[in-house]
Amino acid sequence: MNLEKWINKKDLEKIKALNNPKVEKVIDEYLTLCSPEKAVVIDDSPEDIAFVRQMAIDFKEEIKLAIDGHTVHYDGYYDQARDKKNTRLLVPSEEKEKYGQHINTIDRDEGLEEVLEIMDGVMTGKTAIIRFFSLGPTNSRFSICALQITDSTYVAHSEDLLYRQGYEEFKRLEGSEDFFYFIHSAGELTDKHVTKSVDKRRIYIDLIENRVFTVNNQYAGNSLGLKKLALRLAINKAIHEDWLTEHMFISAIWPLDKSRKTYFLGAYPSACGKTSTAMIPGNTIVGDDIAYLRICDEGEVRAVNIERGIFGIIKDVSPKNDPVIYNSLKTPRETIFSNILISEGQTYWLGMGKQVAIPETGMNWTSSKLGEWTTGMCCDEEGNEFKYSHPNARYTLRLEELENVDEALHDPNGVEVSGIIYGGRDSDTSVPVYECFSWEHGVYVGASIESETTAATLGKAGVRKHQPMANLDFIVVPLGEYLKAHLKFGERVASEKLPKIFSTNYFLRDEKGNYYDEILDKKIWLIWAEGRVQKEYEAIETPIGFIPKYGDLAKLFKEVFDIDYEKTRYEAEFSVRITKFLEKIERIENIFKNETNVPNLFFEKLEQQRKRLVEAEQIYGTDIISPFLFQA
Ligand code: SPV
Ligand code: MN
Repeated sequence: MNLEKWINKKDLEKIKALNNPKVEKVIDEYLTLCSPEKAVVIDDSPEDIAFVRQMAIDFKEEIKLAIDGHTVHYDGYYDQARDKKNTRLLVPSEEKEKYGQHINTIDRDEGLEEVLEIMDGVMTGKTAIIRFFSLGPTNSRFSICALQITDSTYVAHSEDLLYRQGYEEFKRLEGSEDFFYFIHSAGELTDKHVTKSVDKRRIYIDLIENRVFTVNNQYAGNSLGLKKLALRLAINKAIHEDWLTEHMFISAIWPLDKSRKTYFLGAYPSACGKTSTAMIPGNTIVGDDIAYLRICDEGEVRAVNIERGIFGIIKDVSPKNDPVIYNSLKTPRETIFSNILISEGQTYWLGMGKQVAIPETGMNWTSSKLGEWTTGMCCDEEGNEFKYSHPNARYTLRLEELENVDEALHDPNGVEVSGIIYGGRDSDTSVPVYECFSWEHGVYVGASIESETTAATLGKAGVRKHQPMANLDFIVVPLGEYLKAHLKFGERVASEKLPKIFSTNYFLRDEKGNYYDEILDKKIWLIWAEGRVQKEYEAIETPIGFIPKYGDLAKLFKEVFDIDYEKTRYEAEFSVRITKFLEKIERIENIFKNETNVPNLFFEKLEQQRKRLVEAEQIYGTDIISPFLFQA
């Protein structure tokens, strides 16, 4: 081992102090492969962390803005979202079949050879940054240690905002090999500091070694080891250890009188209102993206946020729609903006509200390729004028700094989960909110989430996609096994402690294509769900599940927004659309019947759902059944 070649004496001491042969081996192996000019080792000290922050500016991956602590980072023009095509699971060739149609795999030997070749010498002339993090609160049985090696100062800085420091956690490992590791390189950069060779972008996940290689990218969903790459490794680890890793927020919902709070998890595909649901004014937030769930001593479900920050979509964050985030984005604090418009140090994004005039020129997500942006600039691949800010532009900040952070953010025991919400993006089928009949029915409902595609992944927007548990992009075990794990998990929870499961849909539209809901109406659906958990509301039984009574919603709309929730709107929103639901069931059935080892119980739940719908149609003699009919 020859770590002195890259690492100075003081930093080398930091590695030695961990007393972990595998850590040393990994660092040696990948510095040798990637060949940086030097490497720095960052521990949990404020000086080291400040050093990374400064590096991001010195290396020009971030630029300072007018407000103190604010910086902007740009990802390359072709690197504005997760790259699904080039994100692959490395699988031994004999196992390929079992992964089904939804998991993007590559033969392990072939994939390793390819990615290691791309990474050979990829850090030449650069500085490698070695960092240690904890996925989850420190000193917690939930958490996993993670080692990151990257040549991107932006990646290292973002991870500092988003994850808990873990250098001391690595000491607590006492030499154990039980940690994840991530090797990242942004690859050669252009003079605008973005990745040059996007054609050689690869993100390869290796479950056998609990490691991920990611190269020639900067966008956080592709580059940050701890975000969606660790999510994949953790899904696999959890399934083998009988707990769950989910793409879920954790939020405490408070009723109007603030007499209590109830913790909910929520799974929503990208750009379906997940962060804004977690951020509803009046509630408090533990996390907005990824949760680890375990069954604890009293037979209850508890969850931790594996992150400590938010990498949120900035589009539509306005004083009206997202007041909490909007205010925090206008306040001096450490914040990284990405892929928005900058002019004279000020920040501009899509949907920030009418109170701001957008400048005619500036620097934005197209500038690394096309220079200064100006109004009317043409064109993207489809011939559309460039938007001044990318629809998937983001902000990165620490949760602790928000006024609505929940006090349990860092609790090593997590929070007790009483409700789980599954949300999709569906313009014509489901109602705004309903409660499932049981945990098993909830697993069926979660597995049937569908969403129209959005700008958060590369490719065409607006196509309806199946998104089981909003987790499909990250599931690295066969889908059947994943469902089985969910069902089994529910069986092990004490029956009186089983979380109630809800479905939400904020995107239902009328015949003219207008949304029924205002953006903040979700607050009402959530308060209702919280009330159901606390046995406050009666509900109406329908073939799809329990829906709210008109009177309860009308009262809530009045109290919260001082508006009259019309009976006609309730009827339009909460009618059960039989044919639409039956069509959806068929789509879901077709998907799962082509997967291996899907539990029978799942198909039973699907069949029961179909039967209830068909029977209701016969009873009521209509295809669209008004909620008032069920009530009668
Ligand atoms: C998501 O798309 O689900 C995100 C952002 O949370 S990303 O980092 O791209 O995954
Ligand atoms: Mn996410």
